[in-house]
Amino acid sequence: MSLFEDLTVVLPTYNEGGNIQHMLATLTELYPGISVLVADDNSRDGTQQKVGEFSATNARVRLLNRDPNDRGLTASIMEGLMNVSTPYYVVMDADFQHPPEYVRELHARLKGGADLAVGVREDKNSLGLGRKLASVGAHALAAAYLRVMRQPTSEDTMSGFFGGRTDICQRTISEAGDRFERKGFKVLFDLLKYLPRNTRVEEVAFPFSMRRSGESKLSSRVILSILRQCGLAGKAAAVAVNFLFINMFGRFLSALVLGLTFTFVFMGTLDVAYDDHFVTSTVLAFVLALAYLVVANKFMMTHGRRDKMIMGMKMVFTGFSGYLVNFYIFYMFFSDQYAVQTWPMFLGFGVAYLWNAFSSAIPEK
Ligand SMILES: Nc1nc2c(ncn2[C@@H]2O[C@H](COP(=O)(O)OP(=O)(O)O)[C@@H](O)[C@H]2O)c(=O)[nH]1
Ligand SMILES: [Mg+2]
Repeated sequence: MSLFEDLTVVLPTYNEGGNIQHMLATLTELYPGISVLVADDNSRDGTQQKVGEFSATNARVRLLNRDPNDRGLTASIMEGLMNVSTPYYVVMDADFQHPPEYVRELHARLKGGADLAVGVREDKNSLGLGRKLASVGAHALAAAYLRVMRQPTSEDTMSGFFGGRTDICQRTISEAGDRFERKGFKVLFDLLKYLPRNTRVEEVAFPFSMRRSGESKLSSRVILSILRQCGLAGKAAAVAVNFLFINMFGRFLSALVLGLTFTFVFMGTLDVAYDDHFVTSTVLAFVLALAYLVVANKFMMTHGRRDKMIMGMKMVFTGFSGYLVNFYIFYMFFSDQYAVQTWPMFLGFGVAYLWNAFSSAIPEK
């Protein structure tokens, strides 16, 4: 019997045409007897054909053709895990961010008696600053949740590189799989939430490198799905984050309330004289200019950093000048006196502007 006949690697893929054959060749060369299950989400770049070519010559490599209506990283991995028929499994990315050489170590831990072996990312320098911060925050949240629930935990609850005993894992998915976040990205967190309390977890540190080919499919939106994984309070927080940071109307409303409150509180402390027309003009100008900003944020943003800066500058300019024009038109329409201190209002608008810029940090898709 070859050394790795008791192990299946589950590889979730979406458009990994540039990596998949190299990954399959590496795994089957390094680990004689190993089985590989590719859980592909109907990639459109020929990933499936490439797996097909490979499995034609190697019966231990199988492609799971997934239901196109059930897309999702977690859903794919769950389906992969339920199809494993060896005593042990390892889940890993197909883009070489999880070094194939470390499968050996995870496997050794499982043979040594661990129920779950988690690959802990040693340096996350290949993640951008935003992703790194999100990752630290998400892990802190998940670890706290697991501790409160007195569930097994890990140094890296957000890791996508882990292995385990198939029987325990399949039992957990059969019993609690309907409570997993199927469209989520962090299946390890879901597993930890529902694995038996006495699960023996071991950890293996590994260097987390750059993906070899293609692009990441994850964005800062992942924070939403992680929140949804954290019980009822987490689900409520996800609704709030979605409203304040993603929903256009929510962003508009929160910027409006913030900016107007700031303006009038500031005017109150300054004791400046203003009349009803001023109030009406200010509110109307805010509504119009902010609506413009929120819409501009959605449709004018492009992706490159340079482009973003230029677009940002255009938006500052057009946003502020739009506000100015609106304000004066409304004010002239309603009032015949000009001696107003407009700067609290400008600062107030600045606050709303900054909030709008900040709150659009999470992409809509
Ligand atoms: N089946 C499936 N695989 C996915 C999906 N999104 C990403 N993947 C795969 O999951 C692994 C990790 O995804 P990646 O985009 O590299 O995420 P990152 O490493 O966190 O930036 C890769 O092997 C992807 O091909 C998905 O929606 N469905
Ligand atoms: Mg990756």
